Amino acid sequence: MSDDRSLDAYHALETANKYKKTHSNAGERVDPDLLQQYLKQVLEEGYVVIPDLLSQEQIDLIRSAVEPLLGHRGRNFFEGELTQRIYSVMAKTFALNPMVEHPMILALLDAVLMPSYLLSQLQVINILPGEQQQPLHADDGYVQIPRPRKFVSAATVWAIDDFREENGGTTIIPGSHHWGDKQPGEDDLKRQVSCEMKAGSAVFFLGTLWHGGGANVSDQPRLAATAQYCEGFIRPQENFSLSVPLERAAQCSEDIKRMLGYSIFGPFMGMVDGKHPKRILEPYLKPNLS
Ligand SMILES: O=C(O)CCC(=O)C(=O)O
Repeated sequence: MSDDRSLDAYHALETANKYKKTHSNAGERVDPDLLQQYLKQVLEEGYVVIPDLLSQEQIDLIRSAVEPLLGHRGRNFFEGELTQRIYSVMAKTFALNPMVEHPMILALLDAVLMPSYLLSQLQVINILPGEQQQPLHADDGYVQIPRPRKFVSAATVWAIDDFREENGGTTIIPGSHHWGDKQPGEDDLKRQVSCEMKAGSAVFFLGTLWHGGGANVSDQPRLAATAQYCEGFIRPQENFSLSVPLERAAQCSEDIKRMLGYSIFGPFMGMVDGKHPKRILEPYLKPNLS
């Protein structure tokens, strides 16, 4: 046993006896030169378009699994009133798992985030004809620490249909991950790039990069999926969502419910299946008899 009692030594400690930390071995499964090339572009420009990550068979499987799940349209201009979204995807189908854990994506995440990063969001996004451009935003814009700062998340948008400028391919502003607290101005908007790519390709970008779904001026929907990942420290220390059963959480006061995670920060951080998490307590709430 080491006699190093420093905090650094504590942070590096394997504190769990049974379940040791696991690491992705993705780096061993990808072409190292290609990985370095992608990584260089990500760090310099904030994004990289990676072609041909999925086979046609995988694309077909994803499409046939998600299309039947597409339903209502977005409820506001950010979700997109002509955009269909599927949240909580893994509760409904595992079809997107090969994207979420694609070796090239994990290898990039291993390089840009700290170990034990988390899946922060997984959505299917189907932009219908006539949809306007989504407001540009940075995915970790909810982090209330002034920019410029290091990103605390990274994201992918996967083309299930070919992405073209006309059908709403993801739009990004190269280099905007370095910006301070500014909003995109007219000159910045002129520098927007549409990520045109074939089905089965993905754009990988840092959480501080300004981007958004494009306007769909074509006559066909644009089917896509996004997987977003965040640093493992973006969460409470105790995982109350797993340890406190729903029926017990339902008995707690409003203040406690909010602090256990039955609350939303900003427009949607902490949502469950695209909705307020208190909805899942509803079956457990005792009727108020007074
Ligand atoms: O659909 C896209 O291309 C990007 C969507 C996006 O950035 C979002 O919904 O946060």
